[in-house]
Amino acid sequence: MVFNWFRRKFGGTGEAQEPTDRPVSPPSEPAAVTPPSEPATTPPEGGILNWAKTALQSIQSRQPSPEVESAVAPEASAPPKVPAVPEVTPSEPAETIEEAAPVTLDAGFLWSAEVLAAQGRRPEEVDLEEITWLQRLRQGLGKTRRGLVHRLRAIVGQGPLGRDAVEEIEMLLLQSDVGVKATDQIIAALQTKIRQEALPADEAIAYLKQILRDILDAPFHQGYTPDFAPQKGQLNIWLITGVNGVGKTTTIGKLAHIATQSGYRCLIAAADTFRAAATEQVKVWGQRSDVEVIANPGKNTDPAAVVFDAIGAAQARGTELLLVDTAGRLQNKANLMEELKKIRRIIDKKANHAVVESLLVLDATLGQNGLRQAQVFAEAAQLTGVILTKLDSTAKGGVALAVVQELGLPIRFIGAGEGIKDLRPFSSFEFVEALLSSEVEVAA
Ligand SMILES: Nc1nc2c(ncn2[C@@H]2O[C@H](COP(=O)(O)OP(=O)(O)O)[C@@H](O)[C@H]2O)c(=O)[nH]1
Ligand SMILES: [Mg+2]
Repeated sequence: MVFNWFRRKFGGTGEAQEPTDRPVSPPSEPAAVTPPSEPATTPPEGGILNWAKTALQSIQSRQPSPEVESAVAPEASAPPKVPAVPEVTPSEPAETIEEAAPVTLDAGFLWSAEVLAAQGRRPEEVDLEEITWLQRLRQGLGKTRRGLVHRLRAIVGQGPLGRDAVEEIEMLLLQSDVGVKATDQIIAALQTKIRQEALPADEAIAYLKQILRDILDAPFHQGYTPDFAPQKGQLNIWLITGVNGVGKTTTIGKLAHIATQSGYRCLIAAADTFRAAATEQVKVWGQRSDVEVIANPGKNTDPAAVVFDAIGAAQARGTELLLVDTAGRLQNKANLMEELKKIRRIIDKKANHAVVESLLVLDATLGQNGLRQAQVFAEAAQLTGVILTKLDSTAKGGVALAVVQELGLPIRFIGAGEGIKDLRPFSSFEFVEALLSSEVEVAA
């Protein structure tokens, strides 16, 4: 059984559910949307250690033994064999830790268990992929977290916030790329709370986490649905935009993988026709994720023509998710805007019943600079969401808050690595835990 990331439910009761039939684009009546329920914060009965042990046993019992695995699928453990294309082939093998190491009850596992248990999940239903991803996310945000948590604890632990303390927190947040607007909002909320009552450090951090989650979830009060998945049985078109090098093509490969694993019929349109290598690169990802790529081999092909062909192919095949790769030449802004608008017109004309999402890919390592670029796309591409990439590298995780605050768009996926499994749906709860939790304290 493969794990279905599109059916995974975050932050609520932990019940895996089918994606709802609600539209994924902002509906006209924002009031109809219910934000996700707040996760439970009480530790599971029997303590987190027992929860984690049960989860581990359950995962191990579901894992096929090595002999069976090699007998059934000899290629399962080997890295996918794809032609070498320098632009996409990272220097490290594009594999996640799960393939490399057997699963053990270590600090990372315990932390992941705690995060899953806090969302009301039962240990028997947890999948290894979830544990692996949470560990990766925690690792990716490790530097930012270590810079933040200790100092924050020291400051908020001193009781009511004085001017110096506020300035220090402000500094910490700005250094973590949270941005001025979101920082102001966080500081104001913290001050109000701490003025009312002197909070112990733990409670102050818990309150801070809540403030951050509220910022990240704010778009769900503006008409965006908390659940985000392609709708089954009909054509969904996801237009993937963003500046060159932010990770669009890589993200498309990872999304295609999630889609096929989750049982969707998927197709990719190679509409970055500007560079010859771009089509080759997207084809490599198509091979990795076992998804067909519609491309036009001619030189300087019109990207809108590729999209036109791809929609035709999608309609003929009953494709459910069409992922459109696009060019991102910001230096030629007018052309780029025209190109995106033309693609959009073709989609609206040829696939007017399709559910269209326009997702902006942002490189988290660019911090506030990435946000300025985003404005250009917001004008041309009718954006409905953001995908934040490269959270594993030098990125300061706080940029996620700035993105939501400045653009008013929900983050839909986050990328934390170059491997095919290093992109997952975004959960504000898990993100904030990865950003602000101290080392796991095991209460057995
Ligand atoms: N470390 C890291 N690198 C990434 C991530 N996503 C993409 N990349 C790398 O960023 C570079 C540019 O990616 P690409 O998909 O070609 O960007 P595009 O120009 O927007 O299509 C490639 O070397 C990718 O491997 C990520 O989440 N983490
Ligand atoms: Mg590309």
